[in-house]
Amino acid sequence: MNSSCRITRFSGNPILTASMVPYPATMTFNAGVAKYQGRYVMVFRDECGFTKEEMIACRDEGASWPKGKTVLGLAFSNDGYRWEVQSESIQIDPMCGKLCECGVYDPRLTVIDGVCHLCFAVDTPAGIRAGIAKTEDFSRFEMLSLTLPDNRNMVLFPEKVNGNYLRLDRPFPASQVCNGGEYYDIWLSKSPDLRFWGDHKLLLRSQNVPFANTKIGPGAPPVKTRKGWLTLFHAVEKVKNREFYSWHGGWNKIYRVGVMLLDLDDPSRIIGFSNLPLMEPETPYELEGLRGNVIFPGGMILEESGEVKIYYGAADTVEALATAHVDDLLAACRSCEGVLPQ
Ligand code: BMA
Repeated sequence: MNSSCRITRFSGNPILTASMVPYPATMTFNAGVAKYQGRYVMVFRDECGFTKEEMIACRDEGASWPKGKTVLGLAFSNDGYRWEVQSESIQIDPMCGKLCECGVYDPRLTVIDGVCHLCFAVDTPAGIRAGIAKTEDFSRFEMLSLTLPDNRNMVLFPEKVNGNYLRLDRPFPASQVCNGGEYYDIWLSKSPDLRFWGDHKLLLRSQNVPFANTKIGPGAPPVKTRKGWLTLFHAVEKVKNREFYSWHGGWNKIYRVGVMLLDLDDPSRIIGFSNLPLMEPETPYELEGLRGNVIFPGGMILEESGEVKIYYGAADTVEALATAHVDDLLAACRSCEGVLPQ
C-alpha cells in the first residue's frame, strides 16, 4: 500500500529509547526535531512512573493507559542520527501554576526568526489544549498561546506568509454535529503575533484521505521547498474485528504517514497530495510496543543536499528516523487542485 517514494529507515533505529534517558522513562517517543544554533535538537515525550510490566499487568484490569506521568525530555545531536539526552527534563508550565499537574506531550519544534518555538498538547481539567511557547535556551519558556479545548497536533510554519504567522492543528469534532461519525480534520489559522489566532480555515478532511477512516492530524511542521510547503500528517485507520499488538489490549488502529504540498503564497490551497501513505508500520519497533502499528511523524529536516530526515514515534514506545530525497517526496505529491473538496 506504500507510495512509490523511496524511504530508507535508518539502520541504527530506534534512535531514542527509554534506556538512553538518565531519569525515569518507560516510553520515549513522538518527538519534535529542529536544526537550531548549529546542531540538531529534539524534544520528546517521556511516559514514566510505571514499568512495562506494570503496564502489561494493568491490561487485565481493563485500563487503556497507565496512570503515570508525562514529561518532555531534551536531546541534542551533531549529525541528526546519534543523540545525547540531557540530564534533566524540560520544565514548562503552560497553565502558569494554575489548576493541575497537567501532562504536556507530543511536542513539535519550529525555528522562527532564530528562536525555537515549541508546540505541544496538554491535558487540562477543561480538556485537551494545544499550546505554543518559545525558548532560546530550553531552560526558560515563554508561553505565547493556548487554544480552547479540545485541540491538539499543532504545528507552526517557519516564517510569515503574506504578513501572518500560520499554524495547522486538529480540533476535536463536536460529536453531536457529526451524527456519531468521527471526522477529525486539519485546519489552518493565521496570527499577526503568534498569540491571537483567527481566520480559521478547513484544510484537509479526514474523509479525503483514502487511508484514514477516522482521525488525521498535522505531523511534521511544514518545510519550504521550491514547489510549495511540504508537510507530513498522520492518518488513522480503525480496523474492525482485529486486535493489534499492544501492552494494554483492545488496540485496533493503524497510524500511517501521509504527505501533502501546500501553495507557497496561499497555504490554504493543497496543490499536491499522495493518495497512498508515505510510510506504514512494518518493522518490529513499529509493530510492537505500547501500541503496535503506530507511526507518528513529528519532525522533518530538509538538508542542503536534498536529503530529508523524517523523525517519527514508533509504537508509542521509541523514536525512529527515516530519510528520503526531497524530489521524491515532491513527486509523491501528485497535482490535486480541485480534487480535494474542502
Ligand atoms: C494519539 C495521541 C498520540 C499517540 C497516538 C497513538 O491520539 O495520543 O500521542 O501516539 O494516539 O496511540
